[in-house]
Amino acid sequence: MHRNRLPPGQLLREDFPVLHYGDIPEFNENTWDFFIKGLVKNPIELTLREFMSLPENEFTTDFHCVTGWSTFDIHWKGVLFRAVAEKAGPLQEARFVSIFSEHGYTTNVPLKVAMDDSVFFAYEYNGKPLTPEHGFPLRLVVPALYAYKSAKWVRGIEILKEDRPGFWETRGYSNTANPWKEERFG
Ligand SMILES: Nc1nc2c(c(=O)[nH]1)N[C@H]1C(S)=C(S)[C@@H](COP(=O)(O)O)O[C@H]1N2
Ligand SMILES: [Mo]
Repeated sequence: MHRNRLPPGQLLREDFPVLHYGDIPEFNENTWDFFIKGLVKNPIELTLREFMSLPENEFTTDFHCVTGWSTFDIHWKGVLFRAVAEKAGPLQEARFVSIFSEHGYTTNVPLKVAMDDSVFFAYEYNGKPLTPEHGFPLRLVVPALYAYKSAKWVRGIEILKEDRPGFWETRGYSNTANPWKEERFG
């Protein structure tokens, strides 16, 4: 654990700000699916109901936005990334994950980072379903990295051998995004 919970250059906010690029997408349960493709034994698509029947966990995390605000102790319910990925079975040569959201937003993390105990897909926050602006029906949360890795309105993942920088990672932001090292720009 870090002795100081606030990473360098961050300001603590008591609220939970909303930040994203573009409009909040509409959700249609009949067309919504979640895919796992790429370097896996068994590519799959899950309905929201199937996704929500995966083992549920609770998480309490801090959030650090690269623009300089942090929030502490967000309480979530969701499914470990690892539990989702293991349904498809990443192949031996898999090293990276590309995450796909509505409206073309993407981000990326090393597979090793994604498989950590701290990384999960959330569908509930502070006891209620995610609100549309925070990512309903499903978002990724990667607490250890700047929050642009925590893709809202997520629709699937692709397991890769080579890294594939995402939306902000190709627009000047850091690919590694470690807030403790202030990796803001890449
Ligand atoms: N799909 C999508 N996810 C996104 C973003 C975005 O623009 N689109 N912005 C990211 C950024 S920069 C931040 S700080 C967090 C903010 O999450 P919040 O609005 O729930 O606080 O969402 C991340 N996830
Ligand atoms: Mo952000």
